Amino acid sequence: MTDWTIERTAEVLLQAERTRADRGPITDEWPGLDLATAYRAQDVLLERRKAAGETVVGVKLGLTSRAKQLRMGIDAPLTAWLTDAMVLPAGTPVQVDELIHPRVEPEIVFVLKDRLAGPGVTAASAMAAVGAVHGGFEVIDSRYRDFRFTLPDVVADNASSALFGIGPVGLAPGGLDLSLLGCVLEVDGQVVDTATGAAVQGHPGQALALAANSLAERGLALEAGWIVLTGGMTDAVPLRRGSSVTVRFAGLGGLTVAGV
Ligand code: OOG
Ligand code: MG
Repeated sequence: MTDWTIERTAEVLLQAERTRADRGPITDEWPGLDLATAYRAQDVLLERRKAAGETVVGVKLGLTSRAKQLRMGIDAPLTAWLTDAMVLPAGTPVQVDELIHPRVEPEIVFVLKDRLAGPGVTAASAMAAVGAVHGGFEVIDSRYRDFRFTLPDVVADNASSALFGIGPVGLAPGGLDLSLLGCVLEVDGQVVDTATGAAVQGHPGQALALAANSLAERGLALEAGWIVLTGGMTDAVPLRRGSSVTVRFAGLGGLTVAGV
């Protein structure tokens, strides 16, 4: 029997990612992995990435929409780290073989102009720190077989993060009604889902506030210049080789990611 520790959890998940080998939930083997411990494992995993030369570029929220919560069977949002190695430059295809089972989801993305530190951040005070709103997508790739996990499992796995793309159009939030900002998700040119920003905690600013307040519980803050993915607006769709996924946002343009 393995002696599970925070360090071992981070190491096992990093190895699963690097070898593209999915595995069962850690909590099947370590029922004692609670949420606070899982966030510590997530932070250790980040330290490993930094030691390998990656730098933090922001944070992501996950499970902020009902569509995502229903699909994953978890009704609580979470946060995780974004590094420069996860940035997918515009038009770059995804090598499906280099991932385990990639899925794509549309996300409203914020770029912060000011530092944002909780506790007590509201959607309004959070939005005051936003410099620009972009449309974007995330490519998620859980290290757990069949995306089967509990909340502590997925937190430890840096919320299934793999890659993300950000659209070229960045607008100041002032003139936008983000709860009504529409998004269309297409697979090979066929519309498969739609949503508005209200899918994300009623308003994506609410998700941003949630990130600031939950980071504050760990003594952390969102820094100026950081990118924040506010969470998948719809359920994610598989990214297959020879296929493409497009996300289109009202007033923010669209982006396509191809699987090769
Ligand atoms: C967990 C990651 C969730 C989102 O936007 O909701 C996430 C998963 O679905 O595997 O990134
Ligand atoms: Mg996501």
